[in-house]
Amino acid sequence: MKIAGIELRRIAMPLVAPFRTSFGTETERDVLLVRVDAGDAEGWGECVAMSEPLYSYEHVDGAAELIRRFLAPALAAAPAVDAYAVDEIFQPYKGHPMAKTAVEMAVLDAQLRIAGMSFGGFLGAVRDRVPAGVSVGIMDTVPQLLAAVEGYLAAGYLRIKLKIEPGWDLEPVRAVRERFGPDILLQVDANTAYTLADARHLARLDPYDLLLIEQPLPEDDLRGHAELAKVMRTPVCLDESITSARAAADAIALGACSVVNIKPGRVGGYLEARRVHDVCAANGVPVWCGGMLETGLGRAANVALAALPGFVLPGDTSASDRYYRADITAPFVLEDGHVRVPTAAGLGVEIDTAQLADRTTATEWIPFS
Ligand code: OSB
Ligand code: MG
Repeated sequence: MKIAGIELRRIAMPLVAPFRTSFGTETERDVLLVRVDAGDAEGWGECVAMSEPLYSYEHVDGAAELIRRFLAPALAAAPAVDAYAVDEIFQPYKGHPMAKTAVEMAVLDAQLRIAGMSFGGFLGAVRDRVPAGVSVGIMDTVPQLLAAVEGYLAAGYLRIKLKIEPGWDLEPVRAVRERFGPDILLQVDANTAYTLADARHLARLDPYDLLLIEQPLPEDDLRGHAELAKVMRTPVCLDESITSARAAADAIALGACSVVNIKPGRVGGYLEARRVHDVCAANGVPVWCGGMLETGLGRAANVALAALPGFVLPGDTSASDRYYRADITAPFVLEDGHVRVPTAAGLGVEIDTAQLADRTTATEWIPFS
């Protein structure tokens, strides 16, 4: 496939409600989109970096700069590319998995549209719909949290994930368990807010029968997670720490996790995400698909990935209206607590050009010759 150039497009997507985590509060998603022009087809990619480097070291301006200055010129110099070639071409540039993923995703979309194959078909999806969980932010009060969880359960979400931090952990978990009973699937996500010194405290979550605790300790503290896993009955799941298939293999070997959250943007692409899935499957480690408040574009790709056989837990693959009043694609909706895997070629979703134009704050065309 020969690429004529790529467009960087910045869009501003107001969230339906503020989303608070242990690292900050998001009210509007600042998204960098990548469009590759491959002549016979175009392809779209979504960069999941956030405006500030609070979840990981990447941020939107930095991702745009990396693409503009290094990734696009490297691609322009290649005679022909597909998604596999893209990964090889980007390999010498250290880090920046989210920037790389956005370009890889756009190239893969274009390539699959030309081939008439869906993302799910390409990745190895074995389901036509995937169970949807929902990630519930930190609230000011417990009654507010209970009202939010009640709404999501009424909508049909099959699993609730509570964001936690020191001072907002035992109490909200206890309240949600008491109010909604032992049968709801419940888990928590700390986004690195604790240290190993909190191990005894975190073990007090054990009586609440959580599916898992996600990333309690810092990204580089694999040994700490392994120690924590010895004193907690609740399974430890890693998000931030899993930066590649090799990192997943290491974490599993060290006993640092017994569940893995897979986010393509965090591991450098959909091809690497599939390798993480494969490594986990080979080790009998269940995985689920994380989310980064994606638009319909990133959501389409994530839902396809979540349809692979090792994704045995509901993901943060919520319906579009959990995030946005109006998305830039046709909305993903909940059917029986599930989200349908697109089957049309490429991402299998079309851009709503009027919505996209409305939300656009900047565009930049990078010609390849
Ligand atoms: O840690 O999983 C996370 C959102 C932004 C950054 C990090 C995380 C999240 C979420 C929301 O939990 C997942 C989603 O619904 O997209
Ligand atoms: Mg997380």
